[in-house]
Amino acid sequence: MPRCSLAAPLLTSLLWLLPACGATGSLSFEGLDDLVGDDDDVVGDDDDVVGDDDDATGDDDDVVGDDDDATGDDDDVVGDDDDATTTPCPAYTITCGQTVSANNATAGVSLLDENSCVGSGMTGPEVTYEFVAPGPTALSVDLANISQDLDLYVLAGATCNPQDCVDGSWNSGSDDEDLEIELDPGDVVTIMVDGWDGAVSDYDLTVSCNAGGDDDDDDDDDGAGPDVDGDGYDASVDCDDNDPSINPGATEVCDTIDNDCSGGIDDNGGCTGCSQGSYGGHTYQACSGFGADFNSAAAACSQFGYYLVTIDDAGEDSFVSGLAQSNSTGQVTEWWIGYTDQGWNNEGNWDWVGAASSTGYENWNSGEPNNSGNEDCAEMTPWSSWAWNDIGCIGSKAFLCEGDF
Ligand code: MMA
Ligand code: CA
Repeated sequence: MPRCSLAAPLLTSLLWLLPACGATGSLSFEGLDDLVGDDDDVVGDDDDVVGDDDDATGDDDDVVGDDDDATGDDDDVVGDDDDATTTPCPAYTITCGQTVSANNATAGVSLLDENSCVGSGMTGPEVTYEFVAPGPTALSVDLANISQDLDLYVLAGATCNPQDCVDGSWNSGSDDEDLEIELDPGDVVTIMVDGWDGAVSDYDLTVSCNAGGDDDDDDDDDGAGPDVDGDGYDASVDCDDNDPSINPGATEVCDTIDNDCSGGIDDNGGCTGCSQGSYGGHTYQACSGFGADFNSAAAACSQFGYYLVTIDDAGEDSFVSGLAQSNSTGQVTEWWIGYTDQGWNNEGNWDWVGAASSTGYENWNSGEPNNSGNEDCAEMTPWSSWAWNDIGCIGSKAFLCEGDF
């Protein structure tokens, strides 16, 4: 924000043309007049009358909206007729990696008194540098080694339209100025070194570029990217910008896809009756909303695109039992895991029904499996301290599904 401002009541019909900050001195700037179109002026002459056509830079007669203004005089107001909307700035050029050492009085002239970033107070002298983005560019501009209050602005394009300020840095005193903007390939900006309220100083202006920037292939500089699938969400937030059914506004469904771009697959109630968890790069569903016998539970997991959980090691066992515990209720406390010795003449040959192979890890509760009355399927329960118990496959229980995603 501007560092200072003059109280409005102090402004008179004459004084309102002065910069709003620190405007106590004379407005005579040697060598800055007659850039365009006037006829008779001499620097510093005193013959001006309000409304005449002889303006010199720094005289006090300009009226907003009169026709005598020239680019570079001091009466410009954003939006009046004299703004240099099409006149190119008297710009030097600067490119990526370049440092320019100069002095704003020696190299510059007074171009603007205000811009849309800072408002008024930028009396100059200003020096302008045209920069063209060679590609998607994160542009850093630094103004350093200054002894007085120079400020830094970036205007869009190669013209000095004060309404086109895109960014600025206007620290107080001799503090360095720096800013960063992102540009599309071919974007043109004008980097402006400004002497605040007539400040004059040597300076080093450095421009550095990083590739990347705004490489979103559209015409703005928001880095957001185009909305390829036309679902109203651009690529910066749409986790699949080629599928209009997938976006942050979509409803999560049970299909092994992150439909709502939450970062979780089949979460937020996507699989009805189940709660989602993830561990080790896999997704799990703790399904307690409906009971099923072992084979029906395995079939339900398959239908979701999952399998009845396969437990490979103690870490996964601990995660899965934790998920079961946290989804247990007073009624529902017994959970199928995908381990069974069902089948003709298969007693004692325990195997996983799931797609993933097991490491041979087992965590039977003490004394299990005991095949007490023909028990061919494995469960986790609180009474077994969440270790495994073999139990009859026909009982209706909650179940745990796993997916390799
Ligand atoms: C006991 C024990 C288990 C068996 C169940 C069947 C409560 O635990 O013998 O091994 O599976 O009973 O209900
Ligand atoms: Ca048992």
